[in-house]
Amino acid sequence: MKLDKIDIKTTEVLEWKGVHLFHFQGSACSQKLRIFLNYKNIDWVSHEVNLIKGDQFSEWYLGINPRGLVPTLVHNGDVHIESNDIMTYLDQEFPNTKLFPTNLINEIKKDLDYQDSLHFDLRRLTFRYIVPHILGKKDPKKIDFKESHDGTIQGQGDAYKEKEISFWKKHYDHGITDDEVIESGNKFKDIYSKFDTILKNQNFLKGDEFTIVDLAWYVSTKRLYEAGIPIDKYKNVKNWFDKLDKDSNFKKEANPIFLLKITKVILKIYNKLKGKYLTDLVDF
Ligand SMILES: N[C@@H](CCC(=O)N[C@@H](CS)C(=O)NCC(=O)O)C(=O)O
Repeated sequence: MKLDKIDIKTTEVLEWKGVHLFHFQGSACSQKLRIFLNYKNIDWVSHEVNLIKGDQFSEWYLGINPRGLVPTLVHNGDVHIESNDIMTYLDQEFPNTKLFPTNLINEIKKDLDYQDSLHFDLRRLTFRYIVPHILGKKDPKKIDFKESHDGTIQGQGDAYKEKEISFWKKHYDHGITDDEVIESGNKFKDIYSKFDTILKNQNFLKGDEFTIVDLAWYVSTKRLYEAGIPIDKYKNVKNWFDKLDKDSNFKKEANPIFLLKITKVILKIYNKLKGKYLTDLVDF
């Protein structure tokens, strides 16, 4: 989604040339973008937005992404938000090694919208099984600042921001509940069962060619595997995943930050002892 000039309060970026990506190492949506840019051999300038330190709440950053989310793209002075929209835009601008095949474009857009609609489910499992509450909860003062910040998207107020704020307020109060884990876990259970059937007869999710849908689901699958979804149970999904995960260009961008490798093990032991591990709550 391209922002209108009126939405952009950090106006210095209007002068920037080239491809600039605002991203964070551990963010799944940023990982998608980095793999995409590297895969397509696009030269890009990296700007880290440290989500743990709270860079996403600064006046400067909210001035180019009123939702306070990563990633954000600045391309020759234009500002684009929403990872899937950014990749759709860049695939047209840089048509080498196309990841959005023209004959599948509508189907692919629907698949990406669906994948994006599951972002809060992915986030629930991440913040229950990988990022401990103490590290993941957001400072209420910063959330209030984001809430009161009157940024617009294409000249309009933004309903998505409310969804974000409500997630983080609930998370601050009670973390991620068992019911939320069960609801989100079951969605992924159905998805991986379907994918397993699809991948029985073809190499990739949209046929025998690798597309953006594989890239997007590779990143989500990597995260969900870390969170405890037993991907090994879905043999065809596991083969598809392993093939992609062997590629160091994919792996290096999707690797979790070191601290989270440790917290994941601690949370695994803690939840296992309580009988609340993902596979205890959802019957995969
Ligand atoms: N639909 C958005 C979702 C972006 C999103 O939620 N990004 C997360 C990181 S994966 C974020 O910036 N979170 C902000 C925070 O943790 O405060 C997209 O695809 O770009």
